[in-house]
Amino acid sequence: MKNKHAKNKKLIISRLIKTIFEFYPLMFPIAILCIIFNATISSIPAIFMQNIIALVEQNWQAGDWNAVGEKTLSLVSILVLLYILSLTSGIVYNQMMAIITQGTLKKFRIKMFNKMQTLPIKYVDTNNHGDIMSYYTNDIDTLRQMISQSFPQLLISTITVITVFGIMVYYCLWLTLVVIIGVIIMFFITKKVGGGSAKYFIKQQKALGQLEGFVEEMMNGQKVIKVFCHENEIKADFDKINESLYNDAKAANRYANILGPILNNIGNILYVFVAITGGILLVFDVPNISISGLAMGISIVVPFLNMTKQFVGNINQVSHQINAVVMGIAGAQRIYNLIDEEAEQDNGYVSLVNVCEENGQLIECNKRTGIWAWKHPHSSDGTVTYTKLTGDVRLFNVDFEYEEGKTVLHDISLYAKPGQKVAFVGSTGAGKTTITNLLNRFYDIADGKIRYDGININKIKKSDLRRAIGMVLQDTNLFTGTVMDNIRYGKLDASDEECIKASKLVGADDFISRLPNGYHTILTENGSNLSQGQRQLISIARAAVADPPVMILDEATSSIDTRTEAIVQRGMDALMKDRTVFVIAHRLSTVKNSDVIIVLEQGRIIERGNHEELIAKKGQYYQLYTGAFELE
Ligand code: DCP
Ligand code: MG
Repeated sequence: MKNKHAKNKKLIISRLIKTIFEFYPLMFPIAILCIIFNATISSIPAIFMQNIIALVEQNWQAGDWNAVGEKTLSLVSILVLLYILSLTSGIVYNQMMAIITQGTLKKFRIKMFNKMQTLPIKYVDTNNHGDIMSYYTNDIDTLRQMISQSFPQLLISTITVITVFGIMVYYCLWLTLVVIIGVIIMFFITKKVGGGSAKYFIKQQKALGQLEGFVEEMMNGQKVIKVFCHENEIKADFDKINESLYNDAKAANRYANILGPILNNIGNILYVFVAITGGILLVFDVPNISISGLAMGISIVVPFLNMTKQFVGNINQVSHQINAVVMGIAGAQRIYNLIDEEAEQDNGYVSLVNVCEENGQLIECNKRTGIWAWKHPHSSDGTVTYTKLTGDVRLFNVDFEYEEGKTVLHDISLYAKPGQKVAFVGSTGAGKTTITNLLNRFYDIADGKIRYDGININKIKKSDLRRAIGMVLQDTNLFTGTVMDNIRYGKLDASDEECIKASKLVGADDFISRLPNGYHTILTENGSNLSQGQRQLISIARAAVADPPVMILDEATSSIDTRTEAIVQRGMDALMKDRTVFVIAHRLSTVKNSDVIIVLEQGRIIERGNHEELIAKKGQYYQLYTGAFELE
């Protein structure tokens, strides 16, 4: 499904230009006009030179130097005036291009980041994080080069080449022919050498992304690396990636560096050839063929030599930009791939609203009442029904697959009435986390139905569904900011008092108050300055402040010390009180306290019942937990 239109290079360039036009509908065209003006003016001095030399030539015998002086002065004045205008336009377009380039990059970054927030969890699960990060660094940088340097330069060169070519043909076809032959040779060499380097430049870009991803992974895994004494292996892996980056970068730059000197020298040789041909034409009095009808003379050969330099110089410039353009296209393609990525669909029309009760009827209220209801508009008869939010969750014959053809869950049916606790147990990979991912629609089910308060969750707006289901994940995730900020993450408009109350409820207040700055202690890098139990307590408080009727708890498997575990357990218990809870339980106490225990095996429910029933059954559950019993 990755966009077909990103395949074609020309299409990407035209799309990029279109995007810039959309971003800067006024400034971009003005900048382009300034560039065109600037380039045209810098390519016409040959005309003035021809005129002045011709003047001198004509008056050589007559010796009327006053007339020559006057005319020359007026020509030079015009030229100076044009140069001043060109200077002005040069300054204007350079300033504008700086704004356009940086502004475009900023807008691309915004687009990418906004898109990332709309992507389904699946995208994050299936893409390399280092790679995604390099969209914001490497790829954006290649775009910067292309927009700020290559685009203007290519435009300038094209215009100069066209204008100079026009003037050449106007003055002398013979000499033009010599230049054309030289340029054709240059073109083939550029294509051969430049084409080779382009391949390596793209490889270099890829290797750079790999290196970035590797370093990121190794930073995150430092402890594991040290625990297993893998430092040497890691170094070897790094050397390998670094080596291939070196090789690709080397190849790319060697090719690119060869090109400049070769083209320069061909340009010099061409210069000599034009001079020789001009000389021959003059000496042998060969009749001139030209649009202007001017006779052959010094006044044509001299400006022609200058034009040859200009012509070759600009073609040289184009070849310099080829690599930047190739890399820019690759970067733009990756950026567009992300921007074009399909956003998470949300066709939900049932929303969560505040209600008040009047005469036993639910009425929508704009103020915060603390009573919530599902607002369900019925398109068939135009009526709206309100269903009180209670936290009743039912699954009917649910099938699910992460990848097509690989069913992970088979025919799952279960229910949790408001306030009930459902515990999932089962061996690793049985599908416990997967079920919870379906409840808040991180993933959509393949078959079956899930109802929340009797409403099919497919009809509920995702943001509202997720607001109605709290989640404490297996791995805690804290953001840079204060403890208070992190707790408030659960409900952005919560007051400090609410946050503290929630912390007290789950027993996190104790340790937070003992932190150097209490609730205003700054957490960095996923709370690395806290213990694991403390991090869990904060994430439990975060869920508590959101106060949803349904809660999903993925108990941390990693063991923490028994004292902290007891505190965390109490926090969890407090959080579970008066809520419908789905808990993936690893602790016997949690399991025992549940109303129903669901035993999963390879994506199927194999047993269900409460603790006593399942023990009496002496089935899978009994086997799973006998070890734990012995410990008790
Ligand atoms: N799976 C997958 N793609 C994912 C996540 C999981 O293909 N993005 C597969 C791996 C397992 C199966 O789905 O075979 C069930 O995975 P769960 O994460 O649901 O397993 P549990 O939560 O039961 O295991 P654990 O106790 O280890 O957390
Ligand atoms: Mg799991």
